[in-house]
Amino acid sequence: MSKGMSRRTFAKVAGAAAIASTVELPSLGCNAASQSKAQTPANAGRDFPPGFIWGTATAAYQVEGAVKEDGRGPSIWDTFAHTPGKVVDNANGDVANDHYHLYKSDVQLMKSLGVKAYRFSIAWPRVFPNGDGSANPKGLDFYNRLVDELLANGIQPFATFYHWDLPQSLQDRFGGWEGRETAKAFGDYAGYVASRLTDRVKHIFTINEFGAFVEVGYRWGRHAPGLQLPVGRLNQTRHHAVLGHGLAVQAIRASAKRGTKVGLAENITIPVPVIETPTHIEAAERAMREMNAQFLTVIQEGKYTDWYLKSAGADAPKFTAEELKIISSPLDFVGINVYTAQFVRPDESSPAGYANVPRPKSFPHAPSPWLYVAPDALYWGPRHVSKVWGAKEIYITENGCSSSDEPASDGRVYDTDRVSYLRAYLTQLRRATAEGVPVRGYFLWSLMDNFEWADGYTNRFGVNYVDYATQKRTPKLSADFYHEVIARNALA
Ligand code: PNW
Repeated sequence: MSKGMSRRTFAKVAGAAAIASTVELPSLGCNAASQSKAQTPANAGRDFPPGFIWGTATAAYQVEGAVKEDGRGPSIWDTFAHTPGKVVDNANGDVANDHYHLYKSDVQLMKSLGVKAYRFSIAWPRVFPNGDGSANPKGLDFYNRLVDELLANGIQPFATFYHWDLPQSLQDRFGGWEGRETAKAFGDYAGYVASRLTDRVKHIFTINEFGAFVEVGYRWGRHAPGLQLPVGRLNQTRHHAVLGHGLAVQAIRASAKRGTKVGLAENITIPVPVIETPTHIEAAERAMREMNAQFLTVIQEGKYTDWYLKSAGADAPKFTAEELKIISSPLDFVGINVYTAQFVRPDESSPAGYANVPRPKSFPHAPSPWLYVAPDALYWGPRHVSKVWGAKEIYITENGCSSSDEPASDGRVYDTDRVSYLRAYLTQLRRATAEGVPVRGYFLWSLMDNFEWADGYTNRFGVNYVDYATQKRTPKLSADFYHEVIARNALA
């Protein structure tokens, strides 16, 4: 069955109201700027800014496989996943989606989805098998091939330089990010890759989710390297992670071709005001700085908040003024991964001026137990980044959800929960762009189901279903939904 045929079938199942382009929607009449002439009536009040970049994202260890090929060194995720009991079903990324070999057909998958950009990550241990020392040109060649294939198909490459697959050798020699040496090695690796890819790659994210790989890997021990550090050492590890980011920004600026833009991709904790009054909003903005003090706040402001340092006391990280300058090297854009939210309210009795609102047991979440469904996060996240720090260019570097996807008897996956999730979140993102929050693009997590870290292959986030036995990719209903959003540049 051709792709077009299956779309029509889907349109029938999904119901005309959701997909038909002839439906007249009432104009809200409150935003003249959004009522451009080119708009069809169905898009009134539902459109995104012209040139908005619709993309999709993956990460190296989650999709590539080929862990021993072309001189790749081992990463902490190889070690962790091969330690019995660490990953559900003792799964690992040895093969994953075999994207290393199937990248050409995966680029076609992106093309049929209609995305304009692809955010992928570079496996550090492919490029420097030991983390530092001699480079392995064969490892980088894979990314040369991938980038060329993307560009030949009209898809802009956005590269992440660190998505958690730290070379094992750096873990063994320096304790991973606990050692300052790892931050230094990251800067050197970033400069090397930038010098070789930025003739074609114009957008670089240094690090993906400080707030996840440090917290889950070094505090809770549920991700590689599986440590539970005491708080003083944990704070120093956090500091080295942001220092590594700053050193990478400097190295990329020094070696990249002109016109290269640099930023990061952070899963900020997003404080959402319960009620949208000025006092609640101010409390949420204060919370934004404090909740992200160890990562995005110090990167944006060049200092740790007083409240963080005071509450850490003797466990505060050791740092120099020079390091703070490196950490806060100016960025071209801020990328945020948005999945969930933390509701807050004003609280004058607390020194930070806000209080977290406890979450009721009944709060709905995706199969991933941490993924509480809170669409408001996709409005407040970028709005806070713009309002609190004045960011001029923002990307949503990840947004998506897991779902208990199962092929129906016709072989298709009817993930209406994901469609509903995406539409609700995108409605909030549209609210932000309509108000002038400078969000330039959105990357849906994920292009296809993949290795979901400690959940192994049991938790699916893709808009394309992957049969791991055959490596067959099948578009889910959500792929049709996203295709329509991209085609209209509007909610669908
Ligand atoms: C992000 N949490 O991870 C990552 O960037 C992706 O690699 C991952 O597949 C995706 O989101 C979906 O999980 C997170 O526990 C993992 O809060 C865990 C958490 C948040 C983000």
